[in-house]
Amino acid sequence: MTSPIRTERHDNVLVIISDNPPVNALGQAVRAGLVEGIEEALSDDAVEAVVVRCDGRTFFAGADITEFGKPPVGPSLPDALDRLEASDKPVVAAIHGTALGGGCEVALACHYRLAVPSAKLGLPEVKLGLIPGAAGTQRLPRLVGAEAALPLVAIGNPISAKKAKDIGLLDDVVNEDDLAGQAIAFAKSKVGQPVPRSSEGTANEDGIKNPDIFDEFRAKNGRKMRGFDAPNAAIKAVKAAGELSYADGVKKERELFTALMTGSQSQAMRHYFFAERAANKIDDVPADTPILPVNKVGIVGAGTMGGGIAMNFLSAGIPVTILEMKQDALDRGTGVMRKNYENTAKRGRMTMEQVEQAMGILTPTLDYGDLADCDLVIEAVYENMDVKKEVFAKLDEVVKDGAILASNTSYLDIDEIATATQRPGHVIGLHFFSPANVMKLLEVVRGEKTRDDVLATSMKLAKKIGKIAAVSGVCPGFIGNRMLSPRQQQANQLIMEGANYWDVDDVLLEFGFPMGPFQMGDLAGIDIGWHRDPQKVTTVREALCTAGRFGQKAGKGFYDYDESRNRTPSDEVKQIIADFATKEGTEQREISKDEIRERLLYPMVNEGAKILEEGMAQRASDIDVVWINGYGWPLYTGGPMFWASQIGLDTVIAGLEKHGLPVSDYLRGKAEAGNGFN
Ligand code: 3H9
Repeated sequence: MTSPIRTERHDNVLVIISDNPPVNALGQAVRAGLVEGIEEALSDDAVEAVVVRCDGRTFFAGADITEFGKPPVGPSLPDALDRLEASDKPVVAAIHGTALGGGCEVALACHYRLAVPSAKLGLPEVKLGLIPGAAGTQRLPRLVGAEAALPLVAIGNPISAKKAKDIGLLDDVVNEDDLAGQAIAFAKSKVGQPVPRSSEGTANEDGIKNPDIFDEFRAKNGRKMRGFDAPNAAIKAVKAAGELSYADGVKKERELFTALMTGSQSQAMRHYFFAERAANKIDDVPADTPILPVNKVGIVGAGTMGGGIAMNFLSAGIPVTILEMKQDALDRGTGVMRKNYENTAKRGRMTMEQVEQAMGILTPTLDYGDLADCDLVIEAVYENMDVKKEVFAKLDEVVKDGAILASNTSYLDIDEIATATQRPGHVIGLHFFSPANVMKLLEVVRGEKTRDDVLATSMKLAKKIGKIAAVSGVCPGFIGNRMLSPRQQQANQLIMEGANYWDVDDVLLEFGFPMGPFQMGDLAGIDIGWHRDPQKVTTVREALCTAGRFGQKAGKGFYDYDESRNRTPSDEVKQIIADFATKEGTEQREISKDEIRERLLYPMVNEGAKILEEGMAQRASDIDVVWINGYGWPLYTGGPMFWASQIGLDTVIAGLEKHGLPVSDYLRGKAEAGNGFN
């Protein structure tokens, strides 16, 4: 096998080049090639400096994740990088694309770092449930200080080349063109000078002078880090860089790294990494399916959903025409969009100029005719089949041939909606989640007649607007809401049988969800869909509405809220529930948290199994992607199907049977096969 690493001589500079598509991951052959390259440089007196760079779209994007969990084959990355750093001939990293994880650690081991302006650098290992394991947690704080290192290591978001230069991670940002030439010239200019090594740096003083930075960082980012093991380990490792010698710090990093690597969270998060990428692939749609141009988007409905959906396209620079029935609704809708953008600008996440740019490509209209030249029109009117069919019939009449017509429905039958048009092949479901400008998930609903190019275009577009897409077949509620339904049924049933509703919420919180179903009800508003007839009380929700308990906005719903929106269980609600149970003749008993958890989560797994059996999801991992990104299922468990496989499908089945709940044949079959869902 030919090595992915080659070397080139430019006068007295040896350039070590990696060509390992797609992302120059640091697999065994790359590591071995790096070591050989540095040995070649050291053993040749005519070589006085070294440049390390990559071909293709990016500098090393990290260790090769597919090697994790397999027996290690040397040289290890830490060893390879120690050899690189030990060189007394200057070594320059020339960075383009993304220098991530192990790739950033390569750069840290080099003596100098140059990058083009479009490059990004970062240590995203925490997003895989890990910390950097090739001395990144020790070299980085010694180079840039603990305070600047903390967010990079413990939150894991990459930074721009400019920011990297500002904090001292880069020596220089060079022109986008001819990175290699500029790096060679830079390397030549350093010949004969003593080499600076980040492992020998003493820039960690901020952590020593102000030990509070670690607690302050924890306090500030506590919510983001809740439940995750890796961020805490990352903080410990950066702290160790200030407290221990370099050699002991590296030992500490290795200890923390190894514990994470063998733990369940990292396994789950690595599963998710590949799941997200797999979800983008559609098994029976060829990879070379033509992509239709989408240069202009129409949105029908300027309510909360329509406005939020529109913002995704505007932010990506795609002009949007938004349609409403009445001027005041149109003004209100576009006003909310502007306000949302302005709030983002106030928080410093965009400039006012960008706000104006986005709003400048928005065209509000009351006339369907203005949608005629759109390449894609998304309907976001309220959930009623007749209304949706009427909208689609109208769109079919006015919008140009070949344009995609999409519905944002969250549970209605896309195939039936498509019958209202003469172009069912161009009809698709694009189910955004609320708030649509924030939530990452896009369920792409493939109708019976949806064409391959329409589907492929929708997947590509999802990526362009920063969404994570998963394909669902047509069934009530698609993947996400279909699985939510048995959980909600059990939640309602549990409180009738005597479970405390706050225990139901707390069980899900403890599992790692951001909130439970009753908190969610209070947040969304209990009165959504309420008939407003105080004489007609047939459900707990109707009883709460009749008592004026509309949710957080009324200061009371399932819970009582204080001014800071802290919740306390309500005696009134307890009584309402108890009265209902008596009326229904349901006996109330004490219910353990274990029973609550099993009855909430196992039926979801069973429903997921049915979704797979019916072919409504292509693969179990797509279901994980939907639940993690659309409903707050904790990432560190890998999603419902991965989690079920981890705890054992036999355990799930036994739990369902114990509670008298149905078990699908598919789930039984998978349990018998013994490989979980994967
Ligand atoms: C680490 O470095 C640990 C060290 O500290 C310690 C070691 C001792 N390995 O995302 P894309 C594949 S941990 C293997 O669609 P993009 C990916 O699966 C690592 N494969 O492209 C996909 O395959 P396919 C720290 C990888 O342009 C293809 O490449 N680094 C790896 O949207 C294209 O990927 C990270 O966490 C990998 N490291 O985004 C960075 N990376 O085509 C992870 C990608 O078969 N990577 N693949 O589906 C990324 O964030 C993005 O891939 C990147 C490109 C931004 C680079």
